[in-house]
Amino acid sequence: MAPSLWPGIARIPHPARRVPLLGDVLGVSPSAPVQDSMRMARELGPVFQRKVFGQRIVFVADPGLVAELADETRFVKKVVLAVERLRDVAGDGLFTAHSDEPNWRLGHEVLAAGFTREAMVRYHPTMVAMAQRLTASWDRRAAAGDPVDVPGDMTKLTLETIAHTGFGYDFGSFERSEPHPFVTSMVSALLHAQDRRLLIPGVRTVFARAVRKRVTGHHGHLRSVVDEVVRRRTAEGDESTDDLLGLMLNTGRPGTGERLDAANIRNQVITFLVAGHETTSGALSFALYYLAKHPEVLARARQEVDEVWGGAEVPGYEQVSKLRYVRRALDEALRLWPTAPGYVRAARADTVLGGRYPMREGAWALVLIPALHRDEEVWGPDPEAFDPDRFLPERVRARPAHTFKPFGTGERACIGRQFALHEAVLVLGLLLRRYDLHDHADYRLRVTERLTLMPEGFTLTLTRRKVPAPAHAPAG
Ligand code: MNH
Repeated sequence: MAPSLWPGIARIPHPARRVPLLGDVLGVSPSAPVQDSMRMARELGPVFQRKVFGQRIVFVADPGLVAELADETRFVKKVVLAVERLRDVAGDGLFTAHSDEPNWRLGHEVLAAGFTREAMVRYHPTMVAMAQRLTASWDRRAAAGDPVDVPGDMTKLTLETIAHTGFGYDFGSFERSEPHPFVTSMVSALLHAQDRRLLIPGVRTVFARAVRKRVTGHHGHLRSVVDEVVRRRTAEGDESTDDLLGLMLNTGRPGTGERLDAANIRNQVITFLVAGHETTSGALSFALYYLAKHPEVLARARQEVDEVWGGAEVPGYEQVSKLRYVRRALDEALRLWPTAPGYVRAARADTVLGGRYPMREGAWALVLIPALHRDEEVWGPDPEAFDPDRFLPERVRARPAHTFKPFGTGERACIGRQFALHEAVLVLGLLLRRYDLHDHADYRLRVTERLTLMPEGFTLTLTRRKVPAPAHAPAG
């Protein structure tokens, strides 16, 4: 960003060793930009700047400033950095659309019907069915005494869930020993978008061209999967409107009927297949990590599941919403490792952030969510401690607004929030009720970054638990 956009930028601290041309790159690891930035926030404070290959980025993790940045009259989401590079594959889909692009609001209004409470109630049986594919696969592992690959299997589960509920499509993930090629291509595309070497001025074009050639294949594969998903549906002459694809193909903007065009529908399908599973998979994996490491939390969560679900073979929609403690454990995992770790806010007009930092129209800052979530004024002296009771209703009410932001902010906040929370709480409930989790490898948390955060190499062994007897014997 041009320094003139932040007239007072010289007053914002930056890492001590700054290299001419390249910037603040000493001692940092190119594959872990978020964890590097978290470390810098600890050293430099909750407002700091990094200069990465000539590009200045202002990071904000101060709760007061984050609350200001949430003011929609002064600030707006800006598509820059990795999200901008994702436009190569997701174009004007909801996540990568510019805030002033007409297709953002059109897409948002057409797809909103896919995220109402009624829609979640409709998706619930499918979510249960996908979770049962997971437990069928984990039952076999448990019987054989084999470890399960937690992040790998959470990715299979969440991909099948969004594919089935949103698009009526089956990736066959649980029938495969390797991830579906869609996942491999998606991870390559995300890693590519995160690659900071693409920020080097001048090198940009030459280097980007060489790299782009490599990723073009992956982007092409993603698009071909999407075209197949749409082709299946249209070939069936299906007029339904009860999932995301049906809404996009067979409905328009409420009131005017304005339709999404074919290119935008393709972008939305890629967007939802990726955004709809990658972050939820990470959230489930981190939650299982903390549960496995905190037997007292796990015992409380499981007791709640047994009480609320009783002998029901599968839970109803409401029985998932009633798992308040499981939900608090999930929130606490998302506090420590918000799996979409940042969002960017730009000034709508010249302004002064926090009465201290002048910003010209268009100047932007990146909210570093994991650092915000560790602010000691808000979270107390031991922010690293895993404690679901931080999310007791009275403690949530006692905290200022905008201190817990795993789903972003404002109009451009996550449209899939309720979807993700329902799916994750349901799955955690089913797993806690069914298995004892064994941390057989004494796992040490390693967080891998591919725009999203994910625990790496996390395996568990399982034993089947005696589930409370059904209140009503299931028929057959
Ligand atoms: Mn989701 C936007 C986090 C699950 C679809 N999501 C965002 C943003 C965050 C986020 C943060 C805002 C990014 C920004 O301001 O640039 N999302 C999450 C997390 C989970 C998650 C932590 C799971 C946990 N997201 C989901 C699911 C879906 C989804 C599930 C779809 C079914 N998210 C989106 C879309 C957007 C988004 C689409 C873009 C919304 C918009 O800009 O209109």
